[in-house]
Amino acid sequence: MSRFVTVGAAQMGPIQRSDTRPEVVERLLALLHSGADAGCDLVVFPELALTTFFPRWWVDDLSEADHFYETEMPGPETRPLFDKAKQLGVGFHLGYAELTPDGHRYNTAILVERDGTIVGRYRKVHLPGHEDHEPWRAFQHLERYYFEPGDGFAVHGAFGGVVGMAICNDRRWPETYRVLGLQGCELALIGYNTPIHYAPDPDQDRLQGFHNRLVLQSGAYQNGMWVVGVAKAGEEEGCALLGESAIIGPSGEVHATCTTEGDELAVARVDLDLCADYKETLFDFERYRRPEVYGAITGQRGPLVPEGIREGRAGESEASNDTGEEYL
Ligand code: ING
Repeated sequence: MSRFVTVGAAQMGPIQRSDTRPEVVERLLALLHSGADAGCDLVVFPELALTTFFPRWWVDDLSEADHFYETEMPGPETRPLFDKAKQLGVGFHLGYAELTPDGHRYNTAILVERDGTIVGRYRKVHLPGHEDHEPWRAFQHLERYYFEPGDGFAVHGAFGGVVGMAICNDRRWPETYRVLGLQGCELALIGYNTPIHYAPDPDQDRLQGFHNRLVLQSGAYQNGMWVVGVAKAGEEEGCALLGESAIIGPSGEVHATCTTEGDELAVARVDLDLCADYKETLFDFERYRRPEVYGAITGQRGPLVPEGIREGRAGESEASNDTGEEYL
């Protein structure tokens, strides 16, 4: 019997700096209700879904940004989300800035089951942008200043399947999906706040939607998993953020997508058993993957450029597999 989970990608429009937590939680509750009305088992909110994307600003002292972080989850202002989830029997995924009691700061996401309990927590591994104030930029991207990296990708038994989480920039790295896929992940939940303008290479601006789809769809297909990408979209404090939230199946096909840049729910009936159509055929890791061939190199941090290759000298390079034999 198929294992179906009805999933709502709960895209949010912009959150302005002046928007209060209660005002934002009201929007989240409205999306949760819409999800319940649409028969959702799970509603997926974006990255940093409680605040504006504050890493766009520099502050001299990190403590000036403390009000953007949650020191408890649920806390008094987020408790209504958990209570409503339990009342409606709808679970949710929520991204937020976490400040731990011992002073560590993470870009965090949680997975909450239909009974309102937290069954998983993830702290963002790939932190993009820069560490120091770079005034030349139209806006900053200081995640490496405001957050510490998390320590890995895990999966959780929830909603009748194997569920994993990642956050925003994580979705651009193939390792994210593969590490989840190797753990049997059937449903990957990925919130994002993606500025359209990418200061280090503005030519990428026009490609933001394409790159978003490219990585979500390839990650889903190459690991036989469902991928739910959910945006905080629209213009936040003058900064345009990509929308295009989508629910992608293990075939790589788009099953649902948002078409606005505001608060919008896109719903798909996720059949978790579709994953087997890929995990047990094309992408049967046990049968076809060959870590013994590439295992030694995948721990490498930077690129390995064999001697002489860049200078155009064929040169003897141990990485070459040129056996010197003539191919007929
Ligand atoms: N945002 C962006 C992302 O990876 C970014 C950073 C923007 C990278 C544009 C490349 C191009 O989608 C976060 N929050 O990671």
